[in-house]
Amino acid sequence: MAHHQEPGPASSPGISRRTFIIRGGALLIAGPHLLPLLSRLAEGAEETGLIVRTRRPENYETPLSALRSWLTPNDLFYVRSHYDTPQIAIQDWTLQVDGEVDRPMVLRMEDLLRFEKVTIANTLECAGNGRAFFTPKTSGVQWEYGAVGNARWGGVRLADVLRKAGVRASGRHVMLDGADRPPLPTTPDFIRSIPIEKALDPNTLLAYEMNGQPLPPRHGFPLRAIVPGWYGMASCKWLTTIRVLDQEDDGYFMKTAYRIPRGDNPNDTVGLTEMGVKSVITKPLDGERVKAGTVEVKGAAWAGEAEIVGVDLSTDGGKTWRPVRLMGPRERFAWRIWEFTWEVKQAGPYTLMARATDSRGRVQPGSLVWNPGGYANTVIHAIQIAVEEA
Ligand SMILES: Nc1nc2c(c(=O)[nH]1)N[C@H]1C(S)=C(S)[C@@H](COP(=O)(O)O)O[C@H]1N2
Ligand SMILES: [Mo]
Repeated sequence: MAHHQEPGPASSPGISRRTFIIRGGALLIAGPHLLPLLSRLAEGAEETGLIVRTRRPENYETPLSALRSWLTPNDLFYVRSHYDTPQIAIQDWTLQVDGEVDRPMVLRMEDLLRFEKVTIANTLECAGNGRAFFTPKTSGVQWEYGAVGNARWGGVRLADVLRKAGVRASGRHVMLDGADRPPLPTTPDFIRSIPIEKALDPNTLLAYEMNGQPLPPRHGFPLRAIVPGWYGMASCKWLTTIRVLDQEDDGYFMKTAYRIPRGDNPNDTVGLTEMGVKSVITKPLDGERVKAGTVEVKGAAWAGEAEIVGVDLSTDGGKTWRPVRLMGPRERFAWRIWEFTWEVKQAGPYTLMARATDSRGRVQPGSLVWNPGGYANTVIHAIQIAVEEA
């Protein structure tokens, strides 16, 4: 049903235009002599415990030990950026809404804050998470396990903004473009589009908050898309333009990147959308030594738009499996944290494996199917640990 309500007064106690100026824009208002400060801030990644994959652009991975809590703290949340983080001063920022709409608009943050505020917990995973485990190696950031995290995102419904602009019947896809720019004129701009159905889904957000804070610059300040249940590349950061199209965007990041072969023909590819079913063991860690007796095993499991219905754990390298306890909050697009109390008497080496199943009957595969982009690795996570005499 159409949402005809006019935007009311700002309904976001946690955030105001002033907050934006102070937290986000102050550096740039002060001018270019603060650039050394900015680059020092950008170097803070390892101090918070992130694993630096590349520094320019900023590609930082979350260590598995930081994925034990249901919400991933902002400063430990993985960062995946194709180009340098744009430094945006909120007073200069605008969001253009145009294309196949009756009323093209240019919105400022104060205009956006007048739409109804909604929050949604959503697990974001990079489509390249787990790329490091493909043989032969594929090009791209060599992520291991931690290009994933779960946050509570606050913002407005993309649908509400699109309805205000009035989507025409010809509008079939929605292009999202951010302020980041490629370093060379020959390098493609990062632009993605999503189908109109997903754009009008009330869960798809234009988010200005991450875990109750203004979006950090690396995560898309001042505004990003959150396309729940889909791989991270759909959730465009630093949004400046939303354009309704009559067809899918035909740029490099839609037509070449983020695609996997449908079958045996490498040229017949399908674009990646929803995340697969997946789980990781976050405790103990690979290579860890633990004492015989009671060992707490922990992990996280997610399944895109579907629900995790169970995770099974093997402590004998995949011969036998036992169900774990699914814990904590249960929200549609957020991962589940899980625990297993393992009683182990015998010292020695052990292989632990976790295998998630979702509400559609999808189960994690036991072996990795290679694809040229190194995408969508959902293979069962296995770790080796040593149990020592108590
Ligand atoms: N404008 C823009 N948006 C972007 C990207 C980008 O490079 N530019 N990277 C995408 C990819 S590939 C992922 S996985 C997510 C990562 O979001 P995060 O850095 O907040 O974790 O942002 C997406 N949005
Ligand atoms: Mo990604």
